[in-house]
Amino acid sequence: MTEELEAIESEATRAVNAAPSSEALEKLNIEYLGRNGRLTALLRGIGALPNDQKPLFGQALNAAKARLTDAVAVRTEALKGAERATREQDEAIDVTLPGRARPMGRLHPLSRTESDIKRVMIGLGFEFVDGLNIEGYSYNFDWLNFPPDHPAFDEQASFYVDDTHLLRTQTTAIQGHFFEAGRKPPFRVATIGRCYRYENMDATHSHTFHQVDGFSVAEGISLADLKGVLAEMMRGLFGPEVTVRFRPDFFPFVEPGVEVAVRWGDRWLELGGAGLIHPNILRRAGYDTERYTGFAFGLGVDRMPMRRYGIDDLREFLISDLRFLQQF
Ligand code: FA5
Repeated sequence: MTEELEAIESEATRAVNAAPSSEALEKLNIEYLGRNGRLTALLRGIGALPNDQKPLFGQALNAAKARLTDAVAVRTEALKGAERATREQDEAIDVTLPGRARPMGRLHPLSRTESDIKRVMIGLGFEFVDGLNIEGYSYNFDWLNFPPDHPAFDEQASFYVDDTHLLRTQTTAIQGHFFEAGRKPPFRVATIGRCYRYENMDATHSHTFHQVDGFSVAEGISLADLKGVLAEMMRGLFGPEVTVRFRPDFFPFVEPGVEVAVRWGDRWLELGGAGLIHPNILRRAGYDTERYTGFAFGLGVDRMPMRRYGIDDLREFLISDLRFLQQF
């Protein structure tokens, strides 16, 4: 058995010293020194030896195992060093290569518009809150004074999730949530996000679009405050020369209501609606309508970069074609 031990040790040492890679070395380690390895197997044969030879053989075996373990450790270090050197060589910078521009990511034009809107509105004293994309029917419609079976529903054909929930058709749905929380006036609140309507797609309509809603409740608010805030907001977004147009319009949640448009070249671009918050809503919110009034507006976000960057089809925003996006 001693000869066998010597034979295995010298075979193992040669193999370890010649191992071509860390993985090969690990295999050898298991093959010879592992729990079911060949050296360990010799230990099991020790019982068959005469008693006086057992201790000697045991010592020889342990010594052989220790030498082989050392050899494995030495080879491990050598291989690690060599493998690191190869990696570094692969990653080395070739200083003779001509320079190349790094491809830079950039913000989507809608994200830029969104942060511009926030910057301007925060400057006008609005605080931003988050709304829900899957909205309760009661917040999307009931809270907003939609009478049953009113034709105003027709303009907001909806994607229903179940009998009482839908993908919100307007960010105005934030009002009910905010009013339920019972904040005392005065306040200026805003929210911005996606809206969804069951609509045919065309250059200015999409099933998925974005709106920004702002509203304020305080003592003595009038239509003049609304006009002032919106005009200032449009100047902040489109520049000091922008012309803003207000025309009478109907929304169940405002009285009076107006449509808001800005001049775009030789056309008017309808951005959204606005008005003084309907007293029914203020009453439901628990505010004294003799003392408090409020304004509210809701504007389409997607149409703003259309005017600012001269984009003629808002479907481009959803397609995410890099040839389009890289122009901004
Ligand atoms: C509303 O959604 C009201 N919530 C606005 C409002 C708020 C009025 C507060 C009064 C007080 P309207 O359905 O008109 O109104 O939508 C407002 C704007 O959202 C539109 O003018 C348009 O800019 C944008 N918009 C509406 N539908 C789409 C669509 N399918 N694709 C792209 N933009 C849309």
